[in-house]
Amino acid sequence: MTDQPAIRPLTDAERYLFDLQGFVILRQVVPAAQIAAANTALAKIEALPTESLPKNVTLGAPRFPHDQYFSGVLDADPCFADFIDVPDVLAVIAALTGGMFRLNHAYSITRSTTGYTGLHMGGTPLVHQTHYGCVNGQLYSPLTKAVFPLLPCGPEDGCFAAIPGSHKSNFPRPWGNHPHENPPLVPVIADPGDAIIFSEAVAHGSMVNTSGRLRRTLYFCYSHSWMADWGSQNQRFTSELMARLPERRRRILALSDASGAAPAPVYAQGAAAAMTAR
Ligand SMILES: O=C(O)CCC(=O)C(=O)O
Repeated sequence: MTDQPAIRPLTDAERYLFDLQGFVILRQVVPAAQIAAANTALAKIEALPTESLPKNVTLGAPRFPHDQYFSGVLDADPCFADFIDVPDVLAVIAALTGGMFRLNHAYSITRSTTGYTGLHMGGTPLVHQTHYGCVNGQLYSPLTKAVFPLLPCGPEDGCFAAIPGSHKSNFPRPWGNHPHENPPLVPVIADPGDAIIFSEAVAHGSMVNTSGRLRRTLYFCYSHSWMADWGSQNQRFTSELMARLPERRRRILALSDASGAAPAPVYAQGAAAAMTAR
């Protein structure tokens, strides 16, 4: 893929922290103008009645005034496409997949008052699509999310939260799914412009919003390039969306087996280059 921009290798600190915790925070990797555009676009969608949502935008969960989950945000406004290929985010994703990744789906959550995301996932029981591993210093996470906070968000605002290290846990989590029931849960505090990259294998959810302040967050989920929507929503990138994206972004969304071809690295560098040089 010679026309793709260069992608940097992981730093030692990123590798160490991702392996140790199951997540890493990349500081200030998204420009302020991109964050502002996303806030404006989402505020417009949040104000629409459900029947007037943009074409192909669907509800990922029942909708309440204080809790709105929009799937298919890439179809909602062109500004969201700038989150597809944030270079520092792709550097981590490429290292976790041998370069053979795709954007699997993208969504947003806007929440206030008592909202929270219940805890889910963890190293055990095994979920085949998301199992985390590390072999001879090479990380492996076939399903990895980038969380982009669009507004300042602390623990009392219900920020993203995870149990560090639980992506490697050999035992099921012995507590319920409410954040308050899980003593080792930690808030993962990030600002607009930052990206939290986490393995879907880590036990994660959010803190409880007790401040009543608005929390607005984007989620871009990357998988192996041959994995169709892994979730229950059967999401597909629409042909309209694909048609308006430049080739370099279309390639990141493409399902690699659609043409019957063997998967190839999206970014042929580092671990990916080594894997294909046979
Ligand atoms: O940020 C949150 O509220 C948690 C989101 C989450 O659990 C997920 O996207 O899988």
